Amino acid sequence: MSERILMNKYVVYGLMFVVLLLSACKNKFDGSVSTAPENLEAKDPNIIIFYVDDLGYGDVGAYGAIGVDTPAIDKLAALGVRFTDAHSSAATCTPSRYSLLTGEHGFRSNAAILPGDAPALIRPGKATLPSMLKKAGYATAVVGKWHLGLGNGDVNWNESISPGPLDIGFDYSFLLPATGDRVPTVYLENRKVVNLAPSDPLIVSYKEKVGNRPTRRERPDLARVVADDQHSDTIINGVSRIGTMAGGESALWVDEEFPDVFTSKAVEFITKNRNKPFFLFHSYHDIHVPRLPHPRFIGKSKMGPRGDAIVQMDWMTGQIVDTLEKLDIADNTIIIFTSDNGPVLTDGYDDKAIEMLGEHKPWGPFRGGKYSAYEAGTRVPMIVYWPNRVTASVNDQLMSQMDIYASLAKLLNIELGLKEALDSIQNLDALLGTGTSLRTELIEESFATNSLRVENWKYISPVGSNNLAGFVADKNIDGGFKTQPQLFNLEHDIGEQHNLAAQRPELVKKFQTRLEQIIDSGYQ
Ligand code: NG6
Ligand code: CA
Repeated sequence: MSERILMNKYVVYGLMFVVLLLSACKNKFDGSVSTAPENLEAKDPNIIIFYVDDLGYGDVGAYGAIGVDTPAIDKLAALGVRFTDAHSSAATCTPSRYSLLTGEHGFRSNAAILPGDAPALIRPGKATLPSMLKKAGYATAVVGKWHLGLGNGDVNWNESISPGPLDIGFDYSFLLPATGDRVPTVYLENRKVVNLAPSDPLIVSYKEKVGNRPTRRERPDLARVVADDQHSDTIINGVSRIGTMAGGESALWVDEEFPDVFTSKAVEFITKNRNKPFFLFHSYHDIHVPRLPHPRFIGKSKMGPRGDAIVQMDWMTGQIVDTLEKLDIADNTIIIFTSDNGPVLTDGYDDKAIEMLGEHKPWGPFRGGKYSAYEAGTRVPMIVYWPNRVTASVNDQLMSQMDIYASLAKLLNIELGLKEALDSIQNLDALLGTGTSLRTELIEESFATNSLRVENWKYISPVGSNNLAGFVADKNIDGGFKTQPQLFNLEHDIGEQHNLAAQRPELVKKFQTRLEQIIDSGYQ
């Protein structure tokens, strides 16, 4: 009898323990302060951002791709929240990346496409997404494309390079320093160029030719991809680049090895940190130019190198998800999959992307593309996948990549500083697909102007000169840079074909004023 009482007592204690544990987890997810003892807390979720380069709204299966299969990404979309009105902050790379990492519009720091030897744009001391997460106990890493500048200008690539990612919140970095089409064509691990021999120093110049390596201008016969004049400087791995480069022979990357090199670095970081919360910014080179997929992916789409690069990128995504599953940490990992700007077909090299496009629509139903002020410039795929936490859904609400910062802060119960992530709106419920989006307006930055979305209205601010049409790489794409204001109602005109500016001058005035207000003082 007394034994039964004792057993019952233990059952009751056991139940109390479970209840306590559950309430600790619930408090954590509610974002409210947990009063449970430390050891009863669930581990904070890992966070992975897959940031694809130049992937258009319509470029993956879940968003209507025709010429290419993307099973790994489609799985995330089928089980996660798939956004249909999510935006990068800009229609080009550097400002979008700046915004993702700082929660601030690129124009606040004059962010523009950077040359390969540009100084670090995000300066030490600036609050960033990785620095916020690091303070919260996360291990943080960036693997892949950087394109946010390094050092203080006039970088000596043969020495320890700083400032860089390690000075703004990342514990580990393994980088393609700028873009695949820009020198230097070497990897940078933390502060050092990988495999550099001191006897063969690396020199980079964007002003004059350095070294003896031929340029495509001098020896077109040595280049295996046809390039425009801008991309006809030093030939490396048979491909001419922007900028010239001498030395560093033992450190040169082989473009075709990117998927394996970057995947192995990402897997290594995840495996090493599987018992801690970690943040991985997995920033892909694909599907930016030059598109040189590994031979095993060649011919795997119907669209030539551009489609094959999408297949390769899908494979990379699947490798990481498989790793999480093998390590049994997938359920406690939030994955955000998205792109830095809209699609482009010909961006300096001729790899038959136009000729082999078929019925595939990289832009989805939208007008424009990379660089452009029309929707396809910034409206990109965005998927949030978190097994057991996020319910599969399609979400048509307005969402910005800038909002990831404040939303994750809310999830982790971190209070942001007064000026931290100025343009980031706490939008956690919408991000997880459980509530109404608090983002009702958004500036879309393009190459030559700014646009303002206010719910379904889209206003494009006029540009000063008529000569800007050529600033969109694809000849068939209209950048939308007009000397007259443009106003569209996306509810009835998703393709931005009917300019209502003349009919609704009061709205034009109101939106132009609001645009200037946000630029001056943020979304308040
Ligand atoms: C442009 C390049 C383009 C691409 C882009 C950066 C020319 C004419 N065009 O200046 O090829 O490299 O910069 O792309 O040089 S992004 O996705 O990183 O913004
Ligand atoms: Ca890009």
